[in-house]
Amino acid sequence: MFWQTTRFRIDLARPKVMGIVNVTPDSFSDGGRHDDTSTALAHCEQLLAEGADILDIGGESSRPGAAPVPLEQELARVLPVIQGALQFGVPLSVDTVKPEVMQRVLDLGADIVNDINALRLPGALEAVAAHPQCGVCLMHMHGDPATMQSRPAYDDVVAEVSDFLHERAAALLQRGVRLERIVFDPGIGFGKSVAHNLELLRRQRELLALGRPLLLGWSRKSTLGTITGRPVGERLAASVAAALASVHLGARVVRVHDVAATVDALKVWDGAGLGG
Ligand code: 7PJ
Repeated sequence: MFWQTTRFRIDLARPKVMGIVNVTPDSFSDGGRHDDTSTALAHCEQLLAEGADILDIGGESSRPGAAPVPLEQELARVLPVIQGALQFGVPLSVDTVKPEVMQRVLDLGADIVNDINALRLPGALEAVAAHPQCGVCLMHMHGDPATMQSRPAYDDVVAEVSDFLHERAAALLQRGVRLERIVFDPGIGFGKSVAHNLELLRRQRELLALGRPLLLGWSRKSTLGTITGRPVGERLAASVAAALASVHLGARVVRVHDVAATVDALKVWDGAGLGG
């Protein structure tokens, strides 16, 4: 299976590691300062040295309860990093929900739009559909980051996630976007309890019936904290185990903070012949 993106047709026969680059301002800045940009670009280079296949660059925290970042601030954070990272010659994904940000990063040449909101803001579907071939990751989220963790409820979490992703993809296809540009993500931690997240892992193979590659983001998430009893800074082993489990159950892209450790784990998994 392939993932068509702006500059690359990514071969997902082997699982790929997407490294997370958060463009977060230092404490004296709103983001967009030269220092913030250099720090983010240095982080990109480090993740590439560790073996990342794709970089996911984000300027808005979407942690539960996080405050939204104004458009101008998100642009100031993200655009200079994209501009600088284009030269690295790897697929660049941009983690954003804002159609204006999508438009601007696609104009610069970004490869993938990664939207935790699955292109639900007005203008987002259109921004992606107007591009000839950028890739897109459609993620399931129940509610929004401000409210999503208050009593999430599903009759059947896997069926609801699957129906939602199918419907969002149909909206894109209707606008002329080819299926080969789309990847699906069940959205671990986004409006889901620990039990929901674990059910999505156990039954992850059912989502393969959607017919497109799955991208999974378990890295350092709170469900791993609940399972292990560990704070966010001590979830490396749990994150690697979750990434490996998700790949074993059919994920083709894993979105991770700890690239080096994940790459090592996938090498062993592959060496064991588990990758086919
Ligand atoms: C995800 C994401 C995820 C995709 C974040 C965090 C929260 N994008 N952006 N999937 N999570 N596609 O990393 O803890 O799971 S931000």
